[in-house]
Amino acid sequence: MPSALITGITGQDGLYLAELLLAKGYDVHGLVRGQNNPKRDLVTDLVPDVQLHFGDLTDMSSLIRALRESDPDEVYNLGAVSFVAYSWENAHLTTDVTATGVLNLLEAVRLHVGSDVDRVRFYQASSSEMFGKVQETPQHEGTLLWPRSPYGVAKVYGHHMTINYRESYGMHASSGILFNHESPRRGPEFVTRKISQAVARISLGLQDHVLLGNLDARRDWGFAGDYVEAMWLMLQQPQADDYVVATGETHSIRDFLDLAFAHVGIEDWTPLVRQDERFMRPAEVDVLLGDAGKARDVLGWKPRVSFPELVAMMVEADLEATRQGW
Ligand code: NAP
Ligand code: G4F
Repeated sequence: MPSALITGITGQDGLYLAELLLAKGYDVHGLVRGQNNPKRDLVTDLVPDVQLHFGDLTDMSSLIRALRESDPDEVYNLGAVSFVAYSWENAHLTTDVTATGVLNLLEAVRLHVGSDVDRVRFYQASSSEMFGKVQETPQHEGTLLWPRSPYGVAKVYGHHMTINYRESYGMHASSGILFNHESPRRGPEFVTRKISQAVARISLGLQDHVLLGNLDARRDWGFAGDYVEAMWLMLQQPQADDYVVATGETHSIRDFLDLAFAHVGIEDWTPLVRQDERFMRPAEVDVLLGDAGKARDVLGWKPRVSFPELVAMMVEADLEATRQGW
């Protein structure tokens, strides 16, 4: 039975990846931080077969211990301070977790495998946020990186450190440059889920408006359940490599609002959305659009869920959750 260790198991992608690997017959282990992490219960409810280990990306000895306890064939590093807006307020913490944390885990894996470098395959969760002030469109694996946030800078560090461990030690270390991916499990701090929750509450008469920031930013949004398959496929290749994972479509926040409100029968949302300076960023990533041609050609990967289907899925899930009082 193959085995895998997932950091960031309590997050959106960690949960989908755990479900995918369990369905494939893996022995799945997850790293959970904190002495009483409230999201631990979410993992034990949704994926009870996952074995949990205490650990933190900033604490290398905890990573070494988790590797010893789980002895995985595959390590997926999904743990991060992942909210871009928060990264300006907490730049050092973001660097410790999202940048140095990658080095800690790579180094822990290197120590764990010793001279048997083929023993563990490694996946790093890189991000389209690394393209930042984009230097070409669409963005592909060779596009110059120009990060625009402490989070983006931290991800560039983790990305290059992953490549460096592959080139220096021959580790099977791959990096997935994933564009934004969403789902009903998306954290409520991110714009898509903030909108789907607000639309559900407004349509049920529980809220009268929503405060947002820049409505003109554009993102290449896909479904998280599709994207975790690409992660797994990367680690099944004979050679480690880097891959962009994206839909090849870009939409604005306004487009998301149009579809989300239309789903509950509201055509004109302008009176229900207010712009608030507090949600504007010191530096914005204006437009992201990915070219996932390499992932399609080499991995045979393509997205299954369309943008309208994704919006409908998220609003429906929040309508149900709001009605049930979850
Ligand atoms: P998420 O829902 O925010 O999950 C982040 C995970 O990181 C959580 O499980 C969190 O644990 C964990 N974490 C935070 N600090 C940690 C620490 N010090 N040590 C260990 N774990 C820690 O993020 P996601 O959307 O699933 O994304 C997964 C990964 O992909 C992240 O690295 C993210 O940066 C990257 N990524 C995401 C997207 C996207 O659109 N979703 C796109 C590109 C790349 P707690 O629950 O304890 O906080
Ligand atoms: O949903 P967001 O917070 O996601 P963002 O910044 O694109 O980052 C996400 O995707 C990255 C991949 O490119 C990941 F690496 C990262 O971990 C994370 O998952 O913001 C999307 C856009 C931004 O342009 C933001 O300015 O929405 C705009 N926006 C407008 N109003 C807002 C809001 N974003 C948030 N979170 N909240 C608002 O009220």
